[in-house]
Amino acid sequence: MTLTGAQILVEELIRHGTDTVFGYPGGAVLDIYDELYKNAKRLRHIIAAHEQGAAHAADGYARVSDKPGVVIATSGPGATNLVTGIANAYLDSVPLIAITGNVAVPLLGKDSFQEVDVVGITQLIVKHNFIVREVNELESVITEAFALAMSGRRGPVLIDIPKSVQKARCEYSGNCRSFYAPRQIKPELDQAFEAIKSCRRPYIYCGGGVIAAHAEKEVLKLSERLSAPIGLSMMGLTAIPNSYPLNLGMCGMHGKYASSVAQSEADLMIAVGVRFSDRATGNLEEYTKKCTVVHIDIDEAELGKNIPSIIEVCGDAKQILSRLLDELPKKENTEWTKSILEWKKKDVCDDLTSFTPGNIIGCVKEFCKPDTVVATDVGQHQMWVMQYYPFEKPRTLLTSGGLGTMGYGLGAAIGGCVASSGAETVLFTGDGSFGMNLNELATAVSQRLPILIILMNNGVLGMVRQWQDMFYEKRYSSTTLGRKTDFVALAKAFGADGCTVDSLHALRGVLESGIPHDGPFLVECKIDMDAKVFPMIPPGGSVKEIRLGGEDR
Ligand SMILES: Cc1ncc(C[n+]2csc(CCOP(=O)(O)OP(=O)(O)O)c2C)c(N)n1
Repeated sequence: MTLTGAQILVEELIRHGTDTVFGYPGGAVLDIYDELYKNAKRLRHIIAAHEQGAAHAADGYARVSDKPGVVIATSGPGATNLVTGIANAYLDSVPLIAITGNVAVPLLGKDSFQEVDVVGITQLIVKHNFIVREVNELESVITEAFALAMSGRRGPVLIDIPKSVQKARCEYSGNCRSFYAPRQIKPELDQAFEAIKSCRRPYIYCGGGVIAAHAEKEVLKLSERLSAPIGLSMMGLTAIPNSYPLNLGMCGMHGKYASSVAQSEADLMIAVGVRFSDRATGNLEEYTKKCTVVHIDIDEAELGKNIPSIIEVCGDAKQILSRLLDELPKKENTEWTKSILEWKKKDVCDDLTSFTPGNIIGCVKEFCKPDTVVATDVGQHQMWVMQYYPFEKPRTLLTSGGLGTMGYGLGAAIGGCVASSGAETVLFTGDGSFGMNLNELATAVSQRLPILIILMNNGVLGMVRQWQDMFYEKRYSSTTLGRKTDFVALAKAFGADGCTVDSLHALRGVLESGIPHDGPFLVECKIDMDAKVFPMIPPGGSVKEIRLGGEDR
């Protein structure tokens, strides 16, 4: 069967299980959009307000659905608008297929209208990228792209398709197979067994790699077998139910007290699918001073990269943990678990009545189901969600972990909402972050997505201000926004609805009356500009310097 490049693209996306794509049209993708129009019943296209929003939506869709997200943009500015979204997916190991149009092959490299070398620009933020110069390469390139995005450590892959290739015709097989064969790794486990058998204070540290590998149950079993507490990185936060007694929550700079203290007192850390970001480790020497580290990761390059891992185990986390579980005897560490439960008490908040960020999050949670998808932007509100939202199920948190992208949240919430078949979705955002990409309200309205937006409005760029407060002697350079934006009126202007609240009672009242099921609803919560995120371990510091707020400030 002979098809055009644009037709091949649509057929291949469907063949690889894609049901929804996010994007924005333009001259260099007109042929693709023409095919999307003809195939609207087979492949849903959601037009975003901006290509960055489309990329974040595809990212959010991927995190919830466990399938690659697909985003389409035109050449030039369309392609460059994708860059932040691609980098965001790269740092968080999210499978993303970014498709860009480009000028016709004879015009490439001539500074043609809306031409950029997007393959060059994205080189360092993708797992792989392709420019397709011959239409007969397209089918196999798309097949490889899907295989690459999902295999090993997941990530974004870009396919640049010049306009002439979209128009050209060739034979289409519809059954192309990937040549990509991930390297077979035989994990060495002997040393890990020995270390685990002889330890007395084990600590399991798990990250996003646990969720990608579907190894959540194995981590829980390992914890039960060893009586080992579990600390989580931000990307791993939903791997273990919050209600599990040995779940200590997030560790690191703004992690829970118990999680960071237990890590520092452990004699063995079993780290699974984590990359030891500086925000998680702080002072590297102090971090591993007392413990042996067994580092399990699918990406060989991560082993020994950030900390000199003592015992490196490369491979699939689920398989490795299953093998460990086959042989490890049950261990009781009564003294250790007793201390853990004592430390955990320090993380409990007594004041449950004031209009604080923690109580706002707790109140919203009362109206959410265990599988409600929660997205965040970046800043203090993000850290408060990590600390106070009791996640129970994997794939329910959409947050920008590695890149820390303000403006990620609304796009991601749109993608997450679509992936969960339009189920109610919550976005926690800050006034700075929301201001960056709030144009995506238009998308959420036109797609009738029930996204509850909790805007924590402190009138400042809170997280940066907190650093200025603590480390720059309160010189608040450019962090007091002084804007007069009426967020509720703005939501209404976009065709959504909203209201402002300044007490828990009022918030509860709004949530009880029910938010609309056919569109976004914004609740602006006016909070104190001096509210801080504690605990905090200062950058580059260790748990010895942990600040708990209140009188120790
Ligand atoms: C695109 C982008 N620009 C700048 C920053 C630096 N930054 C990190 S947090 C933050 C403040 C965020 O303010 P807001 O969204 O209002 O949230 P808050 O901290 O007040 O909760 C800034 C400016 C960033 N992370 N991303």
